[in-house]
Amino acid sequence: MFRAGLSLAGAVRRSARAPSPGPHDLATRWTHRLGLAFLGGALALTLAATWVVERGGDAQTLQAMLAAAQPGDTVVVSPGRYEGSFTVPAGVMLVGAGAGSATLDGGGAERTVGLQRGAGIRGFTITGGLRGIEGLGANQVTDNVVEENGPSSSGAGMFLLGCGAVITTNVIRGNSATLRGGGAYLFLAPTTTCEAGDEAPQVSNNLFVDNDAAQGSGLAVRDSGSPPWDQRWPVMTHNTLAGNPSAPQGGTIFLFSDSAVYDLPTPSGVITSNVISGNPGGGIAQYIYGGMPGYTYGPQIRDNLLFRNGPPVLQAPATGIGMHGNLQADPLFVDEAAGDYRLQPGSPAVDTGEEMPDMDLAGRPRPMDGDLDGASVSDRGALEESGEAGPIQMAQGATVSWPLRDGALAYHLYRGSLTHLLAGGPYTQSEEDSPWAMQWCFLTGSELVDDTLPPPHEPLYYLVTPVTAVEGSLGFDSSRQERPLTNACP
Ligand SMILES: [Ca+2]
Repeated sequence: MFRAGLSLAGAVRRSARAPSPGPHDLATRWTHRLGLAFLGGALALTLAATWVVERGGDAQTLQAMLAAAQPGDTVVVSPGRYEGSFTVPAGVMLVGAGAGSATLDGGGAERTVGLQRGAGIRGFTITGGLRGIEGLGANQVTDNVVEENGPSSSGAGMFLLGCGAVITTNVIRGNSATLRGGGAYLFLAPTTTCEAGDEAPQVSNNLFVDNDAAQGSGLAVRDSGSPPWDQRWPVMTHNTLAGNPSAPQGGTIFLFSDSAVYDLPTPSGVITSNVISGNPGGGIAQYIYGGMPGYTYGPQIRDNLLFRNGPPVLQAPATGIGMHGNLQADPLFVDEAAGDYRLQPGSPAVDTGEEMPDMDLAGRPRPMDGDLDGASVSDRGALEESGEAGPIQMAQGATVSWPLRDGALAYHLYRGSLTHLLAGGPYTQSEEDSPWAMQWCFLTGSELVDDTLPPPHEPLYYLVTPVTAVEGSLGFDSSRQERPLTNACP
């Protein structure tokens, strides 16, 4: 966070530049944190500000805040709809209240959000632009819904200079490009905005759905660079790309190099553990203009699950269906027609991915033991199947029930004292822990009648696990730790 040249005097100047409240119910403020850094034998002051656009603030306020922000600052936006075209200055993070409650609407503008080098955006719905997001390098795009942008020629949802880009846990849907990259377009090229330390772009835990383009309906990546940028194909893991109507036959992931001259045979980048299903324009397609047959270019493509895609299903050098763990099988989405792309138990995507992100699109921890074989392994795709039993319900105060789970031979039901749990007791309590502790082991149905009435101020709780060859998970607590099984059923 150290930046030379900033001083307390600089902070005062910025305070004076902060926009004053307008005629509406505007409330704007900024805070800053100070730290000391030791550099070159002298103590120097570092400063990063948080600008807050509070409830009632409008697009004009947001524009003014962004104009005043400087590298390292964060601009925080309250719930609301902000219409216009916004530019996030270099090194500034724009944070919304969540995609469900903060919207940036381009209103038909050429772009909804522009990110200068090193700028990022998190927690918004971004819509209504001919292009949703335009980025100039080293940009972070996380936890957003990017939808209904376009039409533009390429990169309707987002068009990013790829060096150092991080695109994680976004829902990217309904964006339309006439040529390439309906959902997203990554351009890998040496430009003045790329710096030597920039990492390869990362694209993980995103859902691409219903995006349209002639080539790369979900994502297009163009390598137009000479060294070192030819070395940095993206790391693209654990995304779900479904129902993107690309045509004609350009793939929902489209990778291309302008010339083999740019593309050295050094391995770089990996496309792994993605679920690619129901895309009529194809799965993964890679083209090298001027490339030589049999020559290995571009990222490694491995351990992806492809299903019901039009041709080409997987067209890339040195890989194919059945090679390097790339499978063709039904991912068994919970309810694709209703837009529910979670995996059913028994999906071939469950416990067959690589270990990359430690959380999924929904914020659930990875890996989880979805196939209940005793080993926690990441799933392919953006959403991790839990391996837990379904949610418990209570009816009429006596009947405890839970949904049946595919593959479960039986269920263990545990009852315990909440008071004892909150005092540090175990989840699966013994009679020594509490006279109210109880285990019902190897239940074969999906409900149990428990007539026990606890006394006042002695709340009881129930936990249920599915049993296959081994006992499944008790689920995860609020700190994302798996609940331990201390007094398990025998
Ligand atoms: Ca798993």
